[in-house]
Amino acid sequence: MEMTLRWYGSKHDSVTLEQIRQIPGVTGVITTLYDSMPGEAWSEEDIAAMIAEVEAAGLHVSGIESVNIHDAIKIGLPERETYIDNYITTLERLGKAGIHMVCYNFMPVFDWTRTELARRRPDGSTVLAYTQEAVDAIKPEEMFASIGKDTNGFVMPGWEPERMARVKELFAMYRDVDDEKLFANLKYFLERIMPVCDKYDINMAIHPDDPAWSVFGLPRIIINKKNILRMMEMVDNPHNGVTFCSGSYGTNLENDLPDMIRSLKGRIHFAHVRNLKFNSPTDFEEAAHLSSDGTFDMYEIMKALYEIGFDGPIRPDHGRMIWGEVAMPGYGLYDRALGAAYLNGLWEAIVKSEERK
Ligand SMILES: [Mn+2]
Repeated sequence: MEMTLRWYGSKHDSVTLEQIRQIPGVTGVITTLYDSMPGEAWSEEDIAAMIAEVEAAGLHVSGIESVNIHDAIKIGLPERETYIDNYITTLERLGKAGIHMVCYNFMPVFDWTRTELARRRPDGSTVLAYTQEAVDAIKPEEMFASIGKDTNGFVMPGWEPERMARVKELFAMYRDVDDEKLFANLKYFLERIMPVCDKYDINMAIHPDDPAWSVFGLPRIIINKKNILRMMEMVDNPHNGVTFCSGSYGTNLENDLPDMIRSLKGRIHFAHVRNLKFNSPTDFEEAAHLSSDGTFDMYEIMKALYEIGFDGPIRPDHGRMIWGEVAMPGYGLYDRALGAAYLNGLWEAIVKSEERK
């Protein structure tokens, strides 16, 4: 595996490439063209500039998170053809530029959903948190306003103000899309893009829905082992794979994370590894990465990745806000650096103990 950190580009991120370069064991970044809109074909010049900037800092681009999917593709509108053609052009240009992993998601309307961006934990750190009770008490169009004040001035991916202004309209567009329709639209999209993925060896890595259940009545399909295996089988190509995100699948305590990892051997192309602390099955907060700070056994998660021969990029995920840092919630430097060091430590111990058996 290769340890990486997500980076939003010098225009948007409070964390610099120079800082990332100094985290022990981090050799790559996961980034995107943050100013691009879903449905656009990325230009060769923009891709080359992104790669050059990262490489000038002594790092490399280990993959893209994300190339976003236009709503017309998820809804299955006739104009999806144009947007899929553009997506294929983007993949082709990424492949030619030497990028072989693309993360994406297939969530309607909202990307990840949290009800608090700065819940205080006993140690004084602040973290992203979720309670079902808070979601049940609010209308979707009020969601952004309720958390928007806690973004520390950063634009949160998936929660862009322009998009949130259209929430009611988006809900209307998805009115006739249920789980089966969403599965069918995902299958159609994947079948169209697999030839270019085969040609340029691009691993597509779908990110799970977060939380891993229906929110505001919207369909959610990438939520559990049964559905993800269905997705692997419906387009049975090794380039059709997943981002294994422990913090997203882990929102549902019925998901056995190490077991899910083992069932996806050969199809996990990217890993997000983080911990959650559950206060009840419907109230959780994003704890430090360390097992003892949360609910998951992080050793077992890393061991399962080792056992299936995982060799893709991995990254720590949302970090706590600590030591007075002001950054995009979940994406500061300090706690993610601690997370990377911890995951690297677990990995080294697993590799050495297995090799010396
Ligand atoms: Mn994730």
